[in-house]
Amino acid sequence: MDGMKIKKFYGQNFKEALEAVKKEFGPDAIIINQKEIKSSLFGITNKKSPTIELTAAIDQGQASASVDIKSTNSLNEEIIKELKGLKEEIGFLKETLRPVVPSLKITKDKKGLFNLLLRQGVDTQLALVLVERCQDTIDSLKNVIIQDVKIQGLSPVEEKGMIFIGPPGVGKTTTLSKIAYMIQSKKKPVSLITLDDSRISTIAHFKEMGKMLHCPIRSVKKINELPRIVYKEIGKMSVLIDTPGYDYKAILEGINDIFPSGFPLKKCFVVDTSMNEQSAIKFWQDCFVYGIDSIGFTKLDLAMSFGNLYNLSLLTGRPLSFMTTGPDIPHDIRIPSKDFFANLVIGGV
Ligand SMILES: Nc1nc2c(ncn2[C@@H]2O[C@H](COP(=O)(O)OP(=O)(O)OP(=O)(O)O)[C@@H](O)[C@H]2O)c(=O)[nH]1
Ligand SMILES: [Mg+2]
Repeated sequence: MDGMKIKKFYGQNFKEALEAVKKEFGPDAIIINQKEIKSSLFGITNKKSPTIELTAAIDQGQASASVDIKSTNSLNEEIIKELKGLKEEIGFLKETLRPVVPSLKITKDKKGLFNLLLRQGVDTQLALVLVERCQDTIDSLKNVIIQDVKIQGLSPVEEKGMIFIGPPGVGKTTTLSKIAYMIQSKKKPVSLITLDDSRISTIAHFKEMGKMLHCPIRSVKKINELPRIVYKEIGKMSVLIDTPGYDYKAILEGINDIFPSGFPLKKCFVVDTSMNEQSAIKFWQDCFVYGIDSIGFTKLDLAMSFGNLYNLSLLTGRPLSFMTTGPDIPHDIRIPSKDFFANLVIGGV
């Protein structure tokens, strides 16, 4: 409301009364009257009772303006303080999330696909690249995964043979037996060799396999006996070689030494899908320098999610030979199609 506002102010002295005026009316107030109060209303002078009375006037527009500016200023300060706090908090959150969400550029529609990949255990960086390459549908994501997968199957094994390399207990011996059955079922002869000569259980298992498949079995004690046997049989039958898990590095090194012109069989790196991915990567780093041709995944039946199939396929860059889905010989093995593989990775099988 505009117009003049007039009010009386009191103080022990002039200064005090003037301060009261300024406090309420601001610096633009006009003093229109000044009066000294000699005694209190009842004739008793109290030290504390006011002795100066100022009558001040202010143009109300000005008064409210000054009050408003003041309150607006303090409101702005509050907001700025709040915004600064929020900015710091967002900065902190971004920093914290950077290893998990390295780029927050994913569109809203693709966030669902991105989160799905992370839930399946696909590596964050790989998941980001996948969602960047696909449209925002699950089918499109599947197609991009299909583009990346290389499936080799067992044709090179049928032709020549394979050596199974991998850490202890991943399923090398069991898988070799399943593959021996698969190849024999196509009426192609196999020959089984084990370099794991120290364990009676392995030797017994091989003897059993030899009886069932009517195929030659051998236990090779010294790795330098291998070339003679391999060159004798290769071309006539599929040579499958089992190795002990504890000595995989020494065996790979030995093979490179005794086959200087190149090992004629395929070297397959066997990974237990249910094992910790970091351990699998460590084993891979130990092995790949010696030359590995393909990768085989075991124990899919024990794994909770299959994002690591994608991670390891991409990391190793090697084609896939097989997947095993249980301990049962010979049934629990399959050569997946690209479509089956992609479905596994996105958790949709
Ligand atoms: N659930 C399940 N068990 C499996 C699978 N493959 C192998 N196994 C089991 O895993 C255990 C180890 O298998 P092996 O074939 O002896 O493993 P390995 O790699 O030869 O082991 P080492 O010779 O000791 O290095 C056995 O109990 C197998 O029955 C699979 O696909 N699923
Ligand atoms: Mg074994």
